Amino acid sequence: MYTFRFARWMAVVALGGAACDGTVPVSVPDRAARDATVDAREAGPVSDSGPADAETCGTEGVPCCNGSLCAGALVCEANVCRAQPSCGADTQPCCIGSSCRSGLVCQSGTCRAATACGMRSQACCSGACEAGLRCVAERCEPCGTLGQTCCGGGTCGPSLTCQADRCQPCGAAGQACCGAACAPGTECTAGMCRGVDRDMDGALAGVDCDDNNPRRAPGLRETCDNIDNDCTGVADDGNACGLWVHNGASGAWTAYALDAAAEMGAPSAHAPTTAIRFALDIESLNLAYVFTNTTYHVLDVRTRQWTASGARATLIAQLAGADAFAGYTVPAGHGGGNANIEGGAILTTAGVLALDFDIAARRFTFRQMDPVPTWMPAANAPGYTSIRAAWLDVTNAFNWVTSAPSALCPAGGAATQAYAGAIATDRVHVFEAGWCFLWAAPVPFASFSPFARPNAPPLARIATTFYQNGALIVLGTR
Ligand SMILES: [Ca+2]
Ligand SMILES: [Ca+2]
Ligand SMILES: [Ca+2]
Repeated sequence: MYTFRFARWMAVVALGGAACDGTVPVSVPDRAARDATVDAREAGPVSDSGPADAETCGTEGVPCCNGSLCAGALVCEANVCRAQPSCGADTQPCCIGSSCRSGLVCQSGTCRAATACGMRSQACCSGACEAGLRCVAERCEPCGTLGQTCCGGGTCGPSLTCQADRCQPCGAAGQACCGAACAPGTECTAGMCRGVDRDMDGALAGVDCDDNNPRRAPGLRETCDNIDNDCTGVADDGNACGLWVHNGASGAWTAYALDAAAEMGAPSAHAPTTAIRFALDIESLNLAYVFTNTTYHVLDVRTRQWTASGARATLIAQLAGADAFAGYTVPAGHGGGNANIEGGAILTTAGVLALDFDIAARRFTFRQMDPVPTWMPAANAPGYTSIRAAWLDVTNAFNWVTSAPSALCPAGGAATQAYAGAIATDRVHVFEAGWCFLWAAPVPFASFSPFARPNAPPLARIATTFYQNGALIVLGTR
């Protein structure tokens, strides 16, 4: 009895309470009522009392139980259980009315196990299929991938959309939107993804970091303009700026490219392309001679154009092979000197190279080689070879140096006038050059007036400096 009831119960459960192909009514009966009916049948009244017994069901020749259930190999035909040896069993043709034995369902005219539905190429289970399949013409077929029918509810896989019940690509320019989404560089307009480039710079929206500014797009040249041109997230990175001018009167810094022509895609033939070591500026000509380890380059300070260049030793023969790291010039006529001569000094590891620059002839001439200086007070002097950059300012017109010579020199005045500035490691050292020629106490780089101003070049970018006509000019590292 247990086996019969269990098999019957399992058949009902397997059908999930719903018929496949509509052939086997499988409404799940109230369990207590069903068990009572089957128990009554198994107890004997079915066979003993015959078909006339209205209390029996499920055996041969009597009504089916609960509309469709019959015992053992019987088939429920027209609501009567019948022995059917040639139909209704597994893999046999379905009997009249598409009937099969209990636990089987009629699929395309053949009785099959009730569980054989819902998977790929199987019959649908009451119109349903497992995930990734869809019931098409009573068969479970793949769906949802490119070119296939859409799955239930019109769904398709990633980057696909359901159009005319087919899964089609979506999201790219010219394709349908994926829902409301489109690929970077496109926007969903009236259901279609269309490329957008508002600033017409060739970078589509979503790819362009700023589609409202044609000076900003991936791949653009980073220029010195305080803007992140190439969409790296950082403005003026990659040493886009390499020349800074501090206007002493206004206190403002302005940054420029070291080679303005390079920003236009046509680098100057005369701009330095290797590390700048020092500069000698010629104030009366608004020029600066800028030196690398092997070359010199002439900068027109007013236009910031590089106007000439050549091998370093052809300009100053004594620089051949020298390790020169800083330099400065004294304006023509300063202190009653020759008005046609600017004096220059180049710091080299072997000593200080003294020069004259003839303004009319535009020529450097060697004067003498002085030994490495012994500076005082030693506590204030920079380490000689640690000097990164230097300049000479003979007026201190903007009071960048606030220390009083009287605090340094026995007969010093109250205000510094001529001084030499030097950047060494992370400090600015000031060499008093009017009274006693001693070093004042150094100050941290960022607290020296010009470098404390907004937009000052960072210490790490300073290759050389010079002071010319009221401006402090910085040339940057490469
Ligand atoms: Ca754009
Ligand atoms: Ca950038
Ligand atoms: Ca920029």
